[in-house]
Amino acid sequence: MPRAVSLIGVPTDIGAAHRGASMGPEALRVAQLDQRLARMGLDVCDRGNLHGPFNPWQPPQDGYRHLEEVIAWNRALHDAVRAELAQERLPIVLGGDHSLAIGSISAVARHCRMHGKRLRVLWLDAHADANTSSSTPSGNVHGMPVACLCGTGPAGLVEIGGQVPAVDAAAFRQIGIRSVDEGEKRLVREAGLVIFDMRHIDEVGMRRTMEEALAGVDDNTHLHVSFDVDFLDPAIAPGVGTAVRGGPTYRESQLCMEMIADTGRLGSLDIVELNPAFDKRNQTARLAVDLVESLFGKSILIR
Ligand SMILES: [Mn+2]
Repeated sequence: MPRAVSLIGVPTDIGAAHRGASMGPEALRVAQLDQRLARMGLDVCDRGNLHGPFNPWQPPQDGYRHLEEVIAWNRALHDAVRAELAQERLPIVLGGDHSLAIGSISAVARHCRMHGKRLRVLWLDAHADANTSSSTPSGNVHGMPVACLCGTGPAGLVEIGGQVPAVDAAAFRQIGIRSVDEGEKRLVREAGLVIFDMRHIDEVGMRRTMEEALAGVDDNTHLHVSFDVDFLDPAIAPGVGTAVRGGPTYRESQLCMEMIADTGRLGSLDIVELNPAFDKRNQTARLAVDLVESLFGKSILIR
């Protein structure tokens, strides 16, 4: 696992249902993400923010809201993530809404192809984010990144990574899911996505869930974590635009992160959908930073 990490701020809510995720990067900086990681001995470089089009807040056209703007942001992010990976630095994307996973993960997948690495994507989220323009109730692209990465979506998004599909659906493990739209249920079944929903976590616990999600990870695996902050129960993480009750508790979330850290294979990270407009005194940003520390190996005792 690289000990050098780069923070990439992507201040946009271009694909979201509510305004405000554009303030996420600053909230994470205010919560001292960079200092906290540096204190753990990591070489941290904050690359500042990417730039892109403003959010025009228009209704959907042909099933998508703000498609051209979403493409512009994701192209910029793809190039930025690729550049960090090429320098053997671990990119941490400070979102921004979850549509940004298209640019981020397509760059990671391209890097893995070039270096013969096997990609595993851990998608921590309340939602499956696997809608298409025909199944989406809203046209918001933050509900579509998994479908786009698996090759279903507009050309301007599915082709960003230089290969279609950018990622084999079999690379995904979705964890914490508790809200799937009606048409989307059929899509995730057809795509063969492996989903550990909240019922699964209720029944077998977070420990066994993570053992299952991480099964098969080996020395040649690049682990990408796409951490949608709405994965967390809204009682502990109110600062999101699309909260769904019944998510993982504080301890379950910590265990999830710690078990990922134990693999030593973390290669890239998105932190998305943090929405300070819904937060209370930045508590959700501070919780996200606590969890990211665990993801990078902070533990209660020497293990
Ligand atoms: Mn999401």
